[in-house]
Amino acid sequence: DSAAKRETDSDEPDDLSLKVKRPKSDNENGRGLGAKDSEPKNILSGFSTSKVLSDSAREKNIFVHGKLADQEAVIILEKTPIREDTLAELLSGSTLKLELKNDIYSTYRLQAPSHLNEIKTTVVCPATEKHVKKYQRQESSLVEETGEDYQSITLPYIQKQSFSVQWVFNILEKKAEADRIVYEDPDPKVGFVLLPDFKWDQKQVDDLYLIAIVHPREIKSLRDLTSEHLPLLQNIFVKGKEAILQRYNLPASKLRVYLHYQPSYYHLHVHFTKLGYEAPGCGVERAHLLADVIQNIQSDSQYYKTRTLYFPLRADDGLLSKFKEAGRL
Ligand code: GTA
Repeated sequence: DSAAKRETDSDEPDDLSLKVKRPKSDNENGRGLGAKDSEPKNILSGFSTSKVLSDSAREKNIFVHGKLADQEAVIILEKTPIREDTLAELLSGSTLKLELKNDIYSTYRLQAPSHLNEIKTTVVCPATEKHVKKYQRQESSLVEETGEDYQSITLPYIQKQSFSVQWVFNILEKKAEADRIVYEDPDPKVGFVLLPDFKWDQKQVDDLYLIAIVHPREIKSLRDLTSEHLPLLQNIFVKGKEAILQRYNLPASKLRVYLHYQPSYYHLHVHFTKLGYEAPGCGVERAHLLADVIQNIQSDSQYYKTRTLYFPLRADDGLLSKFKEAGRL
């Protein structure tokens, strides 16, 4: 059957709108849960919950803090979208329990076959306190950061306090996720790796989400970009869009291509999401369109070094405290 075929097809899919590649999860980073994560064992059976950090009935997800084999962990569970290509199987292969019937209206509980009822699960282990805070639901405040604020407040803070980018180096060095790479330009100055973001399960293009991670290692964020980086940015923009058109049959006009400021991980990367999909962090207070970034730098090489930039910070973010201490909030 076609669903089973897609599960076993590893390379070029026949239907580009429904590319499915089973992850081989060759996790060689030597941290966390070890190298055999793709084996069908339930590592989560030993998870003990300390706290639900946030949940959303609308987004159908839950973020939970707890312990996994004596290590701090965060797990994210998320119900996946219902796919058109498995709809016929879902309708014919399920059982239905009637809840109510009234005139022409009736509601049911449908029990789907287990392979059509999966929950996308993300595990962060060992998780730092910063991870726990990141996923905790809380109020945000908009911060106004001048170029000087960046130098005196933000830069010293991120040099000490930011998340490890080991996972990024693992990707660039092919130590992890090598089988997931969609496109690579290996040039050390203008090159990058394009691959699916781990928030995307690649089962449908509706919520397409890829990231382009640059090969140069010294660019932390938008703030570091000058005209020197235009060839890199233009290369990502042109080749990233081309690769997505080839692989997923999605034209540039259907893409939202942007950078986050502030990012969580200070190694320059660009987000490619499908227009119309409300990816977390795609709002105007955090996302900067790559097309705008390129134009702004073309008109002023120092644009992102000197402009005041605005971004939201969570209530218990250490950087917010630094802005308060400096009397900037
Ligand atoms: N392929 O190992 C990885 C990996 N990691 C560790 C992060 N990313 C990875 N991709 C691969 N492999 O889009 C991705 C992230 C993110 C990008 C980094 O790299 O998914 P950023 O530096 O701008 O950081 O981008 P950002 O956007 O803050 O990070 P993130 O994790 O996306 O968090 C934003 C919000 O999204 C969270 O606060 C949370 O509300 C939500 N979110 C995060 N993860 C999930 C999830 N798994 N499911 C649902 N919602 C999530």
